[in-house]
Amino acid sequence: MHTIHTSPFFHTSNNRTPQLHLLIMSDTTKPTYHYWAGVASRGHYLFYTLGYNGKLDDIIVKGDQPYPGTPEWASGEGFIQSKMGQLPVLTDEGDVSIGQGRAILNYLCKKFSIGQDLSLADYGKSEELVEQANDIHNLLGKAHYGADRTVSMNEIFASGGPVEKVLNAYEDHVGGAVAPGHCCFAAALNLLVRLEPECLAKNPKIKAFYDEIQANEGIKTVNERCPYPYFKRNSN
Ligand SMILES: N[C@@H](CCC(=O)N[C@@H](CS)C(=O)NCC(=O)O)C(=O)O
Repeated sequence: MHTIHTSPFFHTSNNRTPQLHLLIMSDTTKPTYHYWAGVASRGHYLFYTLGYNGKLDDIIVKGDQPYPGTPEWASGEGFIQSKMGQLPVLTDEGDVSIGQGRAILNYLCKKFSIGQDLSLADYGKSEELVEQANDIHNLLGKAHYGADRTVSMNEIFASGGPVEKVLNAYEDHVGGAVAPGHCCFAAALNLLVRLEPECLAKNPKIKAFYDEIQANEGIKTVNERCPYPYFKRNSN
């Protein structure tokens, strides 16, 4: 779709009839996020942050890349990869082409003015939550690719295990205004809940925080658009 922007500038040189200058801009000037569509995985942190802040449709998602492990992916042809041969990648006007999910999150938060007016203390809390979400992602990745996935997933969700440790550690630290870090942390919680639906039951404050985020319309849209869990609970 094209939007026609009229310029108030009329060209009058050489005594010619004034001409209305038209500048034609396209929706393709939106930033484009290159990542597999429909999968709740690394993109979830960005989507939760944009969704909660009503910016989900301010980017284009290009999600039809081949999957790693296929010859098409190995060829690297016909789609974009990061400098490290990975996804996600964000492309934007001005020759912007950046990899690293965290860099893309920061770039779009800056571009869309999300969380830019936080106090220094709240900024610190938000950053901590972003990193904690990343640690949860790495924990899930390690268990997912463990020698016996069922065993390693059982271990992380076990009583006294690493998931319980994180939830207990943050039980008193998810309050206040919802900053980008809160959105990323809620996205990580969503990945946990998809694997173990009752995993928040012993942490009432985190559960209440999670439910509040889930009630947001933008977050509901993200979940609808990403129905497939990347991480699996069992080996088969
Ligand atoms: N540090 C990078 C890691 C990106 C990453 O691991 N991407 C995975 C998919 S989630 C990938 O492209 N895997 C395919 C490959 O490495 O060949 C980030 O945070 O964006």
